[in-house]
Amino acid sequence: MGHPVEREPGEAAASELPPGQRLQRGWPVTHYGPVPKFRPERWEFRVFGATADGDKRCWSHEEFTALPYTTVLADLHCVTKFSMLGAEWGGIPARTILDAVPPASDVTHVMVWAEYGFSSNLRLSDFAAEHTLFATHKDGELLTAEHGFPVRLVVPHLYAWKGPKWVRGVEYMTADRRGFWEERGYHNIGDPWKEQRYSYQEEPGDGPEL
Ligand SMILES: Nc1nc2c(c(=O)[nH]1)N[C@H]1C(S)=C(S)[C@@H](COP(=O)(O)O)O[C@H]1N2
Ligand SMILES: [Mo]
Repeated sequence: MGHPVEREPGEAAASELPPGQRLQRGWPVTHYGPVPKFRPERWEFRVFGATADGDKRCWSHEEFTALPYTTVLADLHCVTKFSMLGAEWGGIPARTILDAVPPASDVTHVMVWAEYGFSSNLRLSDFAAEHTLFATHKDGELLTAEHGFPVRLVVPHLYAWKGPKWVRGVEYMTADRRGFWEERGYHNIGDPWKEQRYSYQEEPGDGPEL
């Protein structure tokens, strides 16, 4: 690391900092609320909402972690202005979930749901992006509880609040709706390269009325 490289559009790890960000050494823990306790017998990963066939789909922890595993090199940009560069995330691509449970043709957005009702909304295109990953590992090691075990979403091209830790499901939506932080003053899209930090910066079309 340390060699600034040209960033290709949509590239996961840029090895350079988006505007207004500073490099963080180590890996701090940042979230709202308590760290949930993982209970494997009660855990399920649920896809619901506007599915193509109208059915829900659930995976047990054993089933979910048996899905094909891949790795993605990606940076983490917290809207509070620190960035962690070049993590290797391992897990299940969001695309795999979309292929397993096709959305209805009029789905435009998803809500990713986590423990305690935390949520974040994404455009379907951001969710379907090649590097968007349901991560179970970082740098070859299982995630720790405070970093999102058993599953967190990683959306490399957006601010990190768009990647819930302790994910439990995905809701397919036919219209946009704000998630937890998006309702509380943060930008509906959250592209760090455009410094889309706060909802007051939104332009018409960026998100639902506040
Ligand atoms: N469930 C949940 N996920 C969350 C958050 C949260 O408050 N709750 N905070 C987000 C924010 S703002 C950041 S910066 C990253 C931090 O991840 P880390 O604690 O592993 O560094 O988690 C994101 N995922
Ligand atoms: Mo953050």
